[in-house]
Amino acid sequence: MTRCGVVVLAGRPNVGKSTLLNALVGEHLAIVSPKPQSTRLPVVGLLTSGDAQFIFTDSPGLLEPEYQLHEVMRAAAVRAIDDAEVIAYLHPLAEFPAPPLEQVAKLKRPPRAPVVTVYTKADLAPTSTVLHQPPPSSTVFVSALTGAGLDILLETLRVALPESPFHYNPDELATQPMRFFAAEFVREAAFELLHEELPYSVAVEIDEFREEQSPVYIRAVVYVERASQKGIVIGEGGRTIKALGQAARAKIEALLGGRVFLELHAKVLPKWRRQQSSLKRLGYAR
Ligand SMILES: Nc1nc2c(ncn2[C@@H]2O[C@H](COP(=O)(O)OP(=O)(O)O)[C@@H](O)[C@H]2O)c(=O)[nH]1
Ligand SMILES: [Mg+2]
Repeated sequence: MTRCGVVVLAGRPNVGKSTLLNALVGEHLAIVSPKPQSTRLPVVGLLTSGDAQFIFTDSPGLLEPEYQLHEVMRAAAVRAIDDAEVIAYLHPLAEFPAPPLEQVAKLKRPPRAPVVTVYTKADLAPTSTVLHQPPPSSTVFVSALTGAGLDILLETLRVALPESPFHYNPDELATQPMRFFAAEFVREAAFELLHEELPYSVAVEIDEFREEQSPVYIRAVVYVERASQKGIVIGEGGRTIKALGQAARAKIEALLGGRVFLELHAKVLPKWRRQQSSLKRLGYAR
């Protein structure tokens, strides 16, 4: 009998959830940034290996909500934990030991699904952090950067998966449409190229996506919250928005495996992070 199920990658912001998803799937699907709270929506990555199919779900970091966007991000993370067959609870090894997941996620009762505690960024932890006694069977140490521990992690998760037929074709890596990834990669470029708090004010909407032509034509709107931010995103003589477009295009082309023409426009959507109607329109809220 095969095994198949949803494995949620959960934990505080910046613990390495998105990086681990990409390392496990072997494809850059989820955006990664040294800045916390870059993931706003769950990203799904598939891995089929032998008799097991893992449906990995990267989730937004479990944080203290400061405004409406944070509240919908937190709700999405808690929902992903509720819906999972297995919970991979990530915490940096350098900050051993991990507080209980119930506390971090503020769950009212212990989660239904089995929890595997995954200590991340093992390459950064001083060797003295390594435990003096063998860890419990549901604890794994990994480094997404070096790949250390990933095989043990997969084996630990595999035995926790329910017996089930595969939900997806074994060749598939993703379940979300290409236009979702296109918008995410523009956001990832914004996290790389824009300074300080500005990336947090950026949202991206795909206006047009013509996949049947070559190069694939994509037109996207880069929303910010204020006119002054729009000026910064465009930059002198359009320099910044051009650089954003180039960086995002390279990421989209890598996933799509073909050429892309990407057109970006900057627009102001006042205080979108604090407005339910804007959050809905941007796909962040239900
Ligand atoms: N050295 C090291 N850095 C890592 C590792 N995993 C993630 N990072 C870095 O930690 C930061 C946050 O990673 P990210 O995956 O975006 O965290 P998330 O917020 O939990 O999704 C990024 O700068 C990553 O490059 C790792 O295994 N080793
Ligand atoms: Mg992330």
